[in-house]
Amino acid sequence: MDIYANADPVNSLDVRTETENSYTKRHQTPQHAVELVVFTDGWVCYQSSLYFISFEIKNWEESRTYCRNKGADLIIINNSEEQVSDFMLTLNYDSFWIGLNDRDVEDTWKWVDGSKMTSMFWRSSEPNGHTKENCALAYASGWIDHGCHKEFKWICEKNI
Ligand SMILES: [Ca+2]
Ligand SMILES: [Ca+2]
Repeated sequence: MDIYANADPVNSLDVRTETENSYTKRHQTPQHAVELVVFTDGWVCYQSSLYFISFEIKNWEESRTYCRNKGADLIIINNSEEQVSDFMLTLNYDSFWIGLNDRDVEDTWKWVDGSKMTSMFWRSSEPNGHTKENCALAYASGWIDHGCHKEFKWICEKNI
């Protein structure tokens, strides 16, 4: 299964090495070549984390439940992981729920591990939904706040 089947073929270089349960793929973003190890169960190894990029769509809470059932959680994009932006660039123009919300206190954005948001990749003029939009949706170009009940793809993250 090629989770990057929808990626621009011009930007996705050929499979480099293949093992029984994984293959390594290099993806050329505008800035860097990003190397990903893609496992046949859909998880992707990038630097020190494992990521799962869904094909299905679910609301924010159900997306989080899916990740937790896999021993993971929704992705946290913090300072030490700014490079995840490179990872995000490999996802082209799709959008994904991430583990960030302001459901408890409006405009106080917290990650699913309870930590406060320290680095921000909001798109210009976002967040703008006030109490109607309390969950963060990530595009490669930045985040927007959106209604938590809406259904989108999501990204799980598991530290290894
Ligand atoms: Ca809000
Ligand atoms: Ca918004």
